[in-house]
Amino acid sequence: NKSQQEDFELPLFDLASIAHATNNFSHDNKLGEGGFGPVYKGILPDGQEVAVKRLSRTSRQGLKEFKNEVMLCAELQHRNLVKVLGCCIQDDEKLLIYEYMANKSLDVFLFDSSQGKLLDWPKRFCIINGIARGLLYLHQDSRLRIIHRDLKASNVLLDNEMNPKISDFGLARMCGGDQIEGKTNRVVGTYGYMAPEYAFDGIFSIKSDVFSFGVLLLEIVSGKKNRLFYPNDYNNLIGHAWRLWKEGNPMQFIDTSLKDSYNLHEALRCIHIGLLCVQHHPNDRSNMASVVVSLS
Ligand code: ACK
Repeated sequence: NKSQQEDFELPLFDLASIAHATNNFSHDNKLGEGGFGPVYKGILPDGQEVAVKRLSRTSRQGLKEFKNEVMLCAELQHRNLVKVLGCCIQDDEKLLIYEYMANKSLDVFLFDSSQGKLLDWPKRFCIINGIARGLLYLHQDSRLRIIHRDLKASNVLLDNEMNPKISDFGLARMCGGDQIEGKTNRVVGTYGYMAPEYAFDGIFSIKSDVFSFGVLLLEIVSGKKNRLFYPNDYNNLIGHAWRLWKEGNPMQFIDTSLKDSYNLHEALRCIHIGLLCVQHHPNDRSNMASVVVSLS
């Protein structure tokens, strides 16, 4: 249906060619289940590997969110954001075609014990830096000013050289101009990464993204997942990091599988940055510009 597609600036793919590339969305081609439906691996006629996100008809993400994601994606170009190659809206199908990320998600590398702990310290530091730069790009562009709202380890994908790229902008919001925060009655995102003001009051801003980044950073350094968020829950990862920092033992926070192979100076700097990002009050948190400077 041509007229439905005309509003978009992204390259348009033909449904038949994507069906062919993914073996008719076969089970064998399925990479996994995203927040809005399955993701398939595809191979285009020229041999290029792609990931195809197929919006399920029963998905929480309706046409409106899909268009939101498509329009955002058309604007975004950064080495730490998963590149969108095009889209397809045809015969009730809504598809987004992404570059294929050979090493899948950071989540698997960090927390899946069958993968072993394959990430050495230089890789982790490089991943932290890349995520910070990608998020800064989203936040700082005064025209876009994008709040991701669901930054987490499973939304960071790794290319064949283990460079990190942020994915999944379906929940992102543009807050251009003077609007610095938004409020929603429908909180989307992931507990464990959500800033308190967002989880409890639905208030999101670039500072709620900074909170999620801080959690993610602490996860990368510790190799542990932050489980549920409760205010003042000192058993969670944030409380644990704080306690060790205050006791003067932050080294104990660092992933034991790294043994002594980490750069102590860098690792401690990362923990400190992480703690500044997960402050309870948004105004006390860092912003991504200062995070990027502190990391370099
Ligand atoms: O953790 P994964 O293996 O990596 O499982 C999820 C799944 O699809 C649902 O999101 C994978 N995935 C998503 N986008 C891509 C992509 N561009 N390249 C490779 N895998 C992807 C993700």
